[in-house]
Amino acid sequence: MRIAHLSDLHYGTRTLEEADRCLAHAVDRIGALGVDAAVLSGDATDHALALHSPAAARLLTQLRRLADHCPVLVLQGTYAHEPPGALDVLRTLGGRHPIHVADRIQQLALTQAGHWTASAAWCFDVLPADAAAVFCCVPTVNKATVAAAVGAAQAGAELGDQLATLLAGFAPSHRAARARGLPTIGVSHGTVFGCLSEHGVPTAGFDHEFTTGALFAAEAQAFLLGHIHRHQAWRQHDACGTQCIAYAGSIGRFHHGEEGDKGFLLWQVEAHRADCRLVPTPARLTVDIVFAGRPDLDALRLAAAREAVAGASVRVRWTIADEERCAVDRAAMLRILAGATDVQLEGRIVPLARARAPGIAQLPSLADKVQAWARTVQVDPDPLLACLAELAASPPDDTAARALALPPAALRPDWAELPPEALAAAV
Ligand SMILES: [Mn+2]
Repeated sequence: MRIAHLSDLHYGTRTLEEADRCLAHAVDRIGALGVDAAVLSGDATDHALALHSPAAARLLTQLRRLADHCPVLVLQGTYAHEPPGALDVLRTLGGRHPIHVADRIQQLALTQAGHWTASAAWCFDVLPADAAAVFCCVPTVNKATVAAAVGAAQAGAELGDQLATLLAGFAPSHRAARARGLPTIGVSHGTVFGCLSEHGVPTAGFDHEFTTGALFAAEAQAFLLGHIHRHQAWRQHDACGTQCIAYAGSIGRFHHGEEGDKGFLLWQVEAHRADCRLVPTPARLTVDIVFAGRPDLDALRLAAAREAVAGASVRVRWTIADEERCAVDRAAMLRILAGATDVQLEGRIVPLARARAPGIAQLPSLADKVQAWARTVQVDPDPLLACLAELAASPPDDTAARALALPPAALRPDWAELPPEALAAAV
């Protein structure tokens, strides 16, 4: 059985161009390659879409085209991206082949006639006689529901434990399917402990949904995952034959700094073996140019030539001190990068750091604090302490009158140059 596995389409206002160019290409390729089914493993949308938004219309158009090629299974993804009910409209979309929306834990049979049959409960009591393949679907678990049942502190770890129990519970039906020579396929959306993010960072923590061990323990030949936007796969050979778990990754490149190819997976799944390969989509090229200090325009020109920025999305980042912030010529940078599809300029300004006197806040009197400060900045504290004593002893009006009676230059040297009316305003 050949299955196309797409994930993380993230249709939204901002992402529409990238998502639609890549998905349109993928649907064309799937039509040309010929598959028995297509699986979308979550995050079809980036946020709640209004029905009149161009993103909604384009997504429905592409999924309808997909359903004209093969049966389609759509899994509920992250609720922040796909609010509950967002996928309901797909049930009415029609097409030459059926679209099934899996928004609860369930098993599915893809029948020999190419229809989806869903289990009434979380799994089949008896596999349908006309099944051509068996799918188990584990949509995103709402952590809030788990937290409500076991408490917020336990929710993270409990989620993993409960999912591991559930996955192991699918194993007997997968063994039965394998005995009948049927391919077995798991579909889910979540984070595998230790997987690599699209930025190349390993994820490690105790509140991730799965371990590879828990997924393999479901004894499905193939496990199709969504959520992480980087394609990656794990394989195991044992009594069940060859098992493979894989993230398809996102269909397009939605953020700067995402490594690797984007695309969809073409799976070959049989009763005792499974494998997949990435079919790339024309995801946008991104180029990152980073300066440790002030952006150097000559270096930027060289980098622009070397990285071939024409047609790419370019991000320039720099870090400068506060006093240099006016020395950055954004217009000149934009001129150098004129060939890019879009340019993101991100300057980080490091605020001036002033020496502080450690422990000063704990000192009991203001005089002690002045002395501690004077020691830190290495100045003579005596004139300041004299002023302080005078301030403490005199009424405020007298202090102000004495200050105003001083020649301006004694207050601040630059005031000596001011005309009298400006001086009055300054004082
Ligand atoms: Mn996603």
